Amino acid sequence: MRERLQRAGLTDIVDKVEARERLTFDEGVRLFETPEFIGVGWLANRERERRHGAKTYFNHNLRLEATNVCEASCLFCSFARLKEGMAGAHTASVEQILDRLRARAGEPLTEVHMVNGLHPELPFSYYLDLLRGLKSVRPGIHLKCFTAVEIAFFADHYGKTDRQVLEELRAAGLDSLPGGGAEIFAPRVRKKISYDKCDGDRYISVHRTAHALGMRTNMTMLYGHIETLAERVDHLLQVRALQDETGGLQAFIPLAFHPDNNQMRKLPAPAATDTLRTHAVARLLLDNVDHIKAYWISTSVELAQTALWFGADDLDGTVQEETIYHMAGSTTPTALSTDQIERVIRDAGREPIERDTLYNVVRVPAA
Ligand code: V47
Repeated sequence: MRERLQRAGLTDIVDKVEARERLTFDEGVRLFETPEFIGVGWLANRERERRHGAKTYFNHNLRLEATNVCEASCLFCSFARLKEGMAGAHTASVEQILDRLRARAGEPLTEVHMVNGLHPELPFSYYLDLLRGLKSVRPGIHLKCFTAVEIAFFADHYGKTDRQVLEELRAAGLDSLPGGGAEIFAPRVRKKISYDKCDGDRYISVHRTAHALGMRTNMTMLYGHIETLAERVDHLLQVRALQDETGGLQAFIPLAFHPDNNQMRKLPAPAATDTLRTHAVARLLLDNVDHIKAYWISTSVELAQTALWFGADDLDGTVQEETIYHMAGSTTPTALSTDQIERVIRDAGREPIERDTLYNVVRVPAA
């Protein structure tokens, strides 16, 4: 493999990875551009195995969405409805959401992952009641709720600072932030695909504030639409820079664009090789982020299995009630049981480890 990488002119990058030296912007672009796709995967896999061996993490989680009413108009979104009363718009009451968790009483869930639209009419108390209610139904559960975009919206909409919003939500039970809403930070792209929600700087600043308060967060990147490879690398390096500053990021999740039922439906979905390479380059550039997650809902189960040999060490979780990707054309199942995820990981030749949101080991399934 070294010879192939040498023939592709990548020896300097191989040497740097071996010496654990940080890769530059130009080297990131070269990793995306080189035809030596297998070599890039091999290099990322070595890095993945150096950090985690064959271990592959997953959690037992539940995805909840309380409302898809959203005043933002992201071109890639198939989930949101602009106003209450439009076809397909829905907003659950707090009790309806709590019932969805109560219905899982027998399941050893460790996390609720909730993301919502930017609803212009709900009071802030709705979100506080959701968090308090979820914690009262399942006191031990970890609440990974609201993207940085939602936090910025709450601050602007309810006349608070980002810090106040985070502190109030935290007092009501919020434990960490999911990584959604990052899309692509580069203003050229963001202005086109999600012009009316918070910009990349504010997204990063909300994460910085959350980290300062002692909360952990994840970050994502939506790839495979109108962004250039250089804009992907720029995005990754902004993630790396924040992590240098705070150390509060747990996982990075590349999210493959799904083109159905949205305003970008004329674009093709990214190729499987692009998905694998994007996970690989993320692993190699994000030398200070512990985990690269292949979100099986976004990649497909089969490609997520392959990504476990291209830099990824985490598959997210059981998920159970996903809508964002299924409304955008995902044909994966909407849920996997823990037994199924374990099987998916073992069939890929890796070793499943059930973790909680903070990567504490919950269970090492018997082989
Ligand atoms: O923010 C929306 C993306 C995200 C489409 O933090 C789309 O552990 C592709 O962030 N095609 C939500 N992507 C999902 C998310 C996530 C998922 C799993 C784990 C974690 C975590 C976070 O989904 C949105 C947006 O970037 N998205 N529409 C689409 N058509």
